[in-house]
Amino acid sequence: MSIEEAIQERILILDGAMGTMIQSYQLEEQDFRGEIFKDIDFQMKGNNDILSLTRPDVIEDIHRRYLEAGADIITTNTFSSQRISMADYHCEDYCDEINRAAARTALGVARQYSAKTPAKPRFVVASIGPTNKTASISPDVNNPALRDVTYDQLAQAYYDQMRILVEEGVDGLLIETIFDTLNAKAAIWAAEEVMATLGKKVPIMLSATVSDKAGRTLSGQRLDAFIASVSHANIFSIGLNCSFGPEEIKPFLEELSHKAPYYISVHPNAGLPNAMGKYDVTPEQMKKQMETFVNEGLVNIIGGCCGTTDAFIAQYQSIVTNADGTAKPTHHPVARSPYLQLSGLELLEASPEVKFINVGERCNVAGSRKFLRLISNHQYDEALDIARKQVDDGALVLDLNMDDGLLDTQKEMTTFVNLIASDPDISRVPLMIDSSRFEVIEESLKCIQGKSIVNSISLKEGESKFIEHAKRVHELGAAMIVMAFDENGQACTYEQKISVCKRAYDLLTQKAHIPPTDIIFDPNVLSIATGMPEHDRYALDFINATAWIRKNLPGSHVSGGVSNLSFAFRGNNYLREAMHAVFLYHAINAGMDMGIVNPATRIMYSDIPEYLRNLLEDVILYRDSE
Ligand code: THG
Repeated sequence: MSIEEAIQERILILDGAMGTMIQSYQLEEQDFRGEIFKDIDFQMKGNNDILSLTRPDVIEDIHRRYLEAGADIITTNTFSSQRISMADYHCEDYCDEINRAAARTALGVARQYSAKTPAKPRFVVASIGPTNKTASISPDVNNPALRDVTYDQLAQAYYDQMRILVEEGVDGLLIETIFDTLNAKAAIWAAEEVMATLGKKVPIMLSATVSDKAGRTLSGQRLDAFIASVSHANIFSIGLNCSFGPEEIKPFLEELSHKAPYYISVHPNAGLPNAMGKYDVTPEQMKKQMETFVNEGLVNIIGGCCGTTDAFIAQYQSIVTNADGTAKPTHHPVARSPYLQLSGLELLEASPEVKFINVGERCNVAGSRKFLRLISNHQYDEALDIARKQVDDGALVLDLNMDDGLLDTQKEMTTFVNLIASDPDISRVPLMIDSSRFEVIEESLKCIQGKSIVNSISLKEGESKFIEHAKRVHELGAAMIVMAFDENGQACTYEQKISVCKRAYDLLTQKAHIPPTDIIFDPNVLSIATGMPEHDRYALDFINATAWIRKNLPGSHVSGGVSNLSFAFRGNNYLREAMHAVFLYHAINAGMDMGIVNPATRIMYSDIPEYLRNLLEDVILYRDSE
C-alpha cells in the first residue's frame, strides 16, 4: 500500500520531533564524533544528522519509539543533510553517506513494523529542511541586493540529497519548515528532477512555517500567496509545522485547508519555547487541540514538531478513530482555483471580480528615459521610488525591463529584482519579467519567491524552442505572455493574430502541458494614426482578435502594451492618454483583461469630451479613414 492509498482511508499519524528525542539521550561530544570524527578540532555536538553515522542505534531507537506509539509515517533524520547546512560542521562531503544511512535505518525499522501490523503499513518520508540560508533575504542591511545563497546552489544541494533518499526507497519527500518560498521552489524543482532522473515517483509533501501572528512566512509571504507560488508543481500535501503551538496555528491551518487543493498536514510545536527553551504544552493538551482539527475536518496528517515526543504521538491514535475503532472522516482537498493566480507577498487572483489587471510600465529602460538614466547611474533608490509609486497608483503587477545595449541586462535585472524583494511595499505585488533574452528571464525568475509572469515567449524561433521555453517557464513557476509572433514575424492583421494564437495555444496546452489559465496572449498593440494607411486597422484588429481569443481559447487571457498605440502622438500626453482610455474601453469590453499601462493616468473614457471621444473612436475603431 502507498501513502496515496492510505490517506484516502484514514488520517495518518506522522511522528514527532527528532531533536527533542535526541536531547533526552543526553549524548556527549564523543557520541556525535564516533570513530569517524574522533580527531577533529571543532565541536560536532549539535549536528544531529551526523548521528545517523555515529550513533545509528539512537536514531533507530527513536524511530522505533514513534512506531510503537502508533506513527503511520516516520521521518528520516536528514533535516539538515545537504551541503549548505552541513558546511557548519565541515561535513559537506559526508552528505551522501548521511542520507543513505538515515534512509536505511528508518526504512529498516518501518519494514519491521509493517510486518508486525500488516493492517497498518508504516511509511518513511524524507525530512528535507529549509537549509540554514535564505535566498530571498539579504544577510547585510547595507546591501539589500546581496544574497547568502542562490537558487542554483540550493537546487543542486537538494538534488544531491534527494537523489540518495529516493534511490534508497523513501515513500515521500517532506519539504518542511519552509520559511522562504524561493528555497522551497528550489527544493521542489530538485524533487521533480530527481524523480525524472531516476524514473521513480514519490509524493511531494510541503510544510511551511509561519513567523508572525499575521500568518506570514519569514520571507513575508501570506499563505495564499505561497500556495500560488508552488501551484506549478505536482504537490501531494501541504501543511504547517513548527511556528506556534497547536492553538495559535489553527487560523492558518483553516486558511490552508480552505484554499490549498491538496491533502493537509499539521505538526505543530508543543507550544512556544519558554524562557528556559522548554515547551510547556503537555501531550494531553496537544491531544485536545489536535482533536478539534480532526473533528472539524481540517486535516489528513497529524504529527508533532519541536518539543513533542513519543508520549505526544501515543495520544493521537484515539483521536483519528471513532469509539468503535472505525476511521474518522478525513479532509477532502478543495478544487483548484479555475483562475490565474499570481503572487508577490500577496495573492493576485484573476477572478471575474478583477475586471482588468493593470501592469505598471514605468520600470522599463526602453520605455522611460528617466528609468534608463537611473539604472545607468546605479541610482537604485530612485529607481525603486518609481516602482513604489506605480504600486501606490494602483498597479497590480510591475513590468521590469532592462534590455539596453549599454547595460549588463542580466545583472541589472537580478539586482533590481532582489532590491524589490527587500521592499515589502513593492514586493506585495507580482512581477512581470520583460526581456527578449531568455537567459535573463530564467535568471530573474530564480530570484523571485512569488508567482510571476514572463514577458514573453513566442513562436519566433519555431515550435521546438517555443515548447522548450514554455516548459522551462512553467517549471520555474511562472505564467507567460505569448506574443502573436511566429517564424514569419509579427502578426498584424486579425487573421494572422488569431491563427498564430490558436497555433500557440494548441502547442502549449497539448505539447507543453501548460494550464490554459497561465497563458496570456498579446496580439500586438501597434501604433495607429501614423499617416500610413496600412496601420489604420491595427487597433480594431487587436480588439477583434481579443474577442476571438477569449471566446475560442478557453481559460487564456489577453494583454497588450497600451502605450504603443499612441507613439505617433509623442509629446501630446493628454491626447495619448485619452486615446489609451478609449482603446481600453473597447478592448476591455471585448475581453482584454490585462494591460501594460502607465498606472498614474487619470483620464477616464467618460471624462473625455464627446467631440474628441468621437474622433478617437473614428480612429481606433477605423470608422472613418480620414
Ligand atoms: N507587449 C508586451 N510587452 C511590452 C510591450 C508590448 N513591453 C514594452 C512595451 N510594449 C510596453 N511598455 C511601454 C512603456 C513605455 C511606453 C510605451 C510602452 C512609452 N514611453 C514613453 C515614450 O516612449 O514616449 C517614454 C516617455 C519617457 O521617456 O518617459 O510610451 O506591447 N508584452
